[in-house]
Amino acid sequence: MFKKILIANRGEIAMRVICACKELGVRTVAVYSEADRNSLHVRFADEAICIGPPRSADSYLNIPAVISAAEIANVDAIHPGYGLLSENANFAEVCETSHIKFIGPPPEITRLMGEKEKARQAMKKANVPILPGSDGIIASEEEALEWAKVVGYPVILKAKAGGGGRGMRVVRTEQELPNLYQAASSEAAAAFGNGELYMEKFIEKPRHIEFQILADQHGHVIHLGERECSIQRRHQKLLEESPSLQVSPQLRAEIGDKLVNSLKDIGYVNAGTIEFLMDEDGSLHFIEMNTRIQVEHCVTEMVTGIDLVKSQILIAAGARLRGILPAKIEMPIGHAIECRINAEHPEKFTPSAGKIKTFNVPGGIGVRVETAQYAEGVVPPYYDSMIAKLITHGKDREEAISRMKRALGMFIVEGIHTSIPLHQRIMNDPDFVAGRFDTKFMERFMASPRPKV
Ligand code: MV4
Repeated sequence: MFKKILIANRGEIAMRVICACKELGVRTVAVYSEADRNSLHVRFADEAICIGPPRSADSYLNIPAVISAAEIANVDAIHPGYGLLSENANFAEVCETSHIKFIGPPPEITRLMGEKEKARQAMKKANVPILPGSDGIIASEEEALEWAKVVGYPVILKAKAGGGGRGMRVVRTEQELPNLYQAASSEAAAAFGNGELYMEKFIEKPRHIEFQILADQHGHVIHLGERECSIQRRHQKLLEESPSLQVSPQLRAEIGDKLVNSLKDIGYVNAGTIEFLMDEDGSLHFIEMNTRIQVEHCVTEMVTGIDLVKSQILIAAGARLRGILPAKIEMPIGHAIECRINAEHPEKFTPSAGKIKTFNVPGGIGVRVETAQYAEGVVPPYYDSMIAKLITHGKDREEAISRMKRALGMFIVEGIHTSIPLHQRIMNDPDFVAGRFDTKFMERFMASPRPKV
């Protein structure tokens, strides 16, 4: 087992990893930027090393600085959290050559899944359902026109190196394809340094549903069911839940089994998330895989009772799944919802950095808060705006919602704007409460007149 782990991240996820390490009896090393000197992850780690100026590019993304800190502190392993260096295969490789265990999949797998079209073909080969689309990269406008005829309009062009919606274009007619092909390709080239595109059938109003998996280094893989992540705005998720109302036990078992087989095939290791779109008929289609722990992992933890971050560390240390997990995992146990509390204006979504004056965190039965913030704490303007996650668990969705409503009302943040009032409005929306939503929900919600809460 590791004696000491460096956490190459900040904010709530750095705190989350520190919690797991403390419970495992592993020493922790925080790294921090000059803007995070007074952060809680610095306070609660056993050691802390400043790695540079505030901007992420100069600190948290600076690979030589992170590796130097790891060598100075003499750690056995690095946990990258999410975002930042978590899906950077080069970083994982540098860790390996420095004889530091990277807590995540091997770099080849991260690289494979980063090439979206290769990931698509790998899933297809293992019988995971994928959307109709091109087999491989489309080399020209002419080829794109041919594929679109086969697939049938509307189609969507996506960047092989893509993510976050950049380099994507929806094409509805043959006439508009050439221009949109060029636009997607140049946007992808500018954003990712690679303009290569592939094509899929376009789903108009998809739900976004993802499956959690865990894989050990000995070829054992399990799935932990799904999360519903359709409530998002501009590719930023706002709230997530598990289970999804739309996924029957049969569908969960069918897709889960296929994923387990495909990830065995691929040789996947550690925690991973497989993203699907659900069409209007309720069928799931693979779109992407994320090779990291995700922000919304907590809702899966609540309904499975499994500590995913501890599992990640134990897997990286060589443990077998059957040695660290219960023999039979009952799933899902009740229902969990997570609201992302962002430092931003609840209607305009403009960032709201600054000093927090009051910070009252709710508690009580079925309530969990993940945060690195506190009263008198400062939200720096340099990073992601998420300052806390509020997770509630109940025997069913109704109880999870009523707990969320009461917990949101007891979460007091003064001095900056937060998304708390927005979440309160969503919890009272009849369509949300009835489970009638897809990825277009927030557009409709923000356009509709404000009901009095
Ligand atoms: C799609 C799609 C519809 N049809 N693919 C957006 C980001 C990237 N991860 C995948 N995305 C989409 N791919 C097909 N074939 C619609 C989206 C999409 C979306 C997906 C998940 C969650 C929110 C979204 C918002 C807009 C578009």
